[in-house]
Amino acid sequence: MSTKKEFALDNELALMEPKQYMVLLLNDDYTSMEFVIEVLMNIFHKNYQEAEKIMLDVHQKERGVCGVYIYEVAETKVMQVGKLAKEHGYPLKATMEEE
Ligand code: TYC
Repeated sequence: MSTKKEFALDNELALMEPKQYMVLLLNDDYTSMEFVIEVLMNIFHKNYQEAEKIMLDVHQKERGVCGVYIYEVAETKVMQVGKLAKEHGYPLKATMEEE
């Protein structure tokens, strides 16, 4: 059981911690599976097996989490995905949501 003091301290610590944001990859019909795997390996630092699993998950369920980061990092990853996809002529998109 936690005391009032412990509860207050927990609240205080929670206030000090930066919010975390999930970066979600969105499915589409045009981006190649191999390119999505490359994105997951290069931008989200997944190994091949992890990247393939996430890609297939997104392919089947329309969206999936590829990482959880503080706001600025999540925002940068979302932009990197959009930029790289555009450079390769793919419509692949990522979004972010508070965890
Ligand atoms: N659905 C795509 C295909 O069949 C593959 C894909 C997977 C695209 C995940 C985007 O986030 C994505 N080629």
